[in-house]
Amino acid sequence: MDRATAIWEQVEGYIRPLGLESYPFKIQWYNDKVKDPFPLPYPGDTLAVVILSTPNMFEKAFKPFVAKKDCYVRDPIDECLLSHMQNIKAIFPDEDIDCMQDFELHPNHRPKVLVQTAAHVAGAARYYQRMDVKEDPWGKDKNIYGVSVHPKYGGWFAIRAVLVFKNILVPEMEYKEPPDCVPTDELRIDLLNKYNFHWKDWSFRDVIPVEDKYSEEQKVYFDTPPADRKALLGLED
Ligand code: GSH
Repeated sequence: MDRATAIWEQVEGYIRPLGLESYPFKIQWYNDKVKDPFPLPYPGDTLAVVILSTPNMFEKAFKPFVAKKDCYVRDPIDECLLSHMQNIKAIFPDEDIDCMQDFELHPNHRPKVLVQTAAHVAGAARYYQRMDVKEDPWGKDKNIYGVSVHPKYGGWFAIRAVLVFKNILVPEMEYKEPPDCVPTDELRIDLLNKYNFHWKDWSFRDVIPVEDKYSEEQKVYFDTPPADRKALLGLED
């Protein structure tokens, strides 16, 4: 087994029981898709891994993380994911690993990594954008955001981080297209309309049949503004 596969299997071994998934990709595939200034400053053959959370993350990783805290933390979801990314780094003491989480910004407020593109080129979840629709029904002044769809979980997942293994080169890695689970113009327009204009009703997440989705408890949690979530977690200030 090559080093990259061995690394990925170790990452998977750690994160799967936590309701997380990982998918490897080559930096070049990402850099070919993003415009300036988003390309990442690593050689094209460098190994990167994108980390997703599935509906199980809430029970398997988040609740145990909160249970260990005795007081409220400001960003419990982000900190839970950060602590697991740190644990992954600790599995590989000899590797030089950069971690970028979904919410991390440069000082000029630009995101460090476009996680939807990363998940797309890793074959994890297809990123549907306006340009994927042939008969565009929206006016040219309208801004339409793209959205990722996971083949098993539809929109019931989130993209949490990208890890870059700076000393691992994977020239032989083969590109795998993400599954095209929303294949027609009609379905894509429906998806983008739901995501852009009705995102609060969760309906964009159900545009394809899914294996699992967020529990009612998890929906209530994410529906509650972060400042009011403390009460749901039963934690003191
Ligand atoms: N920063 C806060 C925390 O760390 O607790 C809020 C985190 C948060 O609510 N993130 C959203 C999320 O995870 C935005 S990515 N939503 C799940 C989803 O949209 O599937």
